[in-house]
Amino acid sequence: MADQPDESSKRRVAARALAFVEDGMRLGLGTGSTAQHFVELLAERVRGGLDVVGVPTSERTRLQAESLGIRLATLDDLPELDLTVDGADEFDPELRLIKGGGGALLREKIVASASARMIVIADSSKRVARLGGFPLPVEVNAFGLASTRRKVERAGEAAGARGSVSLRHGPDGSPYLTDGGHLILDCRFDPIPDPEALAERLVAIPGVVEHGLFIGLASAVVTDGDAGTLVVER
Ligand code: ABF
Repeated sequence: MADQPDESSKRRVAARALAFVEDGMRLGLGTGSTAQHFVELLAERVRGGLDVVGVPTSERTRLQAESLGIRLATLDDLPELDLTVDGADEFDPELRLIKGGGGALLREKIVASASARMIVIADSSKRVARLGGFPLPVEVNAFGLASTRRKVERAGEAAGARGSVSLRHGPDGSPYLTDGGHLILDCRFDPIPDPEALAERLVAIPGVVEHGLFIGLASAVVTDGDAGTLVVER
């Protein structure tokens, strides 16, 4: 993985993504530190008169956007969105993503899939040749955890991605709970030679709620390079 990014590169890519936002848009608002910059900058534009409505992808994004005065709605109010702007943990040359380091992958994927376009904001440290350097988050139901965990391990092996699977814990040492009340398994499948095959196997496991492979969802990635920010289209 490249050097750890500083906040200025995250801010730069977040600012560049604002160019995709038009007056009257219905927006999916992402989660994570880069998305946090985007929400802050979007709020400045809203104070300047931009008329948008946002659907947050996590409770923490909802609280942030609400506190900054961005008008919010739910997917029940707005089942179809124009644009989602969200972060990622990794993106590859085909704009396949690993997401979920922030624990919001289920709502992020639901919101992204309800959007006409998804713009990913990710500094250059997230750019990889092959996915898997970042542990793949898999959101699972607590019922039957040991059995589901074994099935997830076997799915990785069958898809040619061997590695350890661990239950995510919060800062207080208890199992991490997502906004949806589920658990997360972090899978060190490095590398992931065939993301599509792995995704297919994971969704077939009854105890798996969702996984952090986002395939065919990102329309473009705004990242940064030596010459400043750049937009990588699919
Ligand atoms: C969220 O943003 C998560 O899916 C992903 O893990 C995270 C990346 O966070 P950051 O921008 O803080 O690196 O979408």
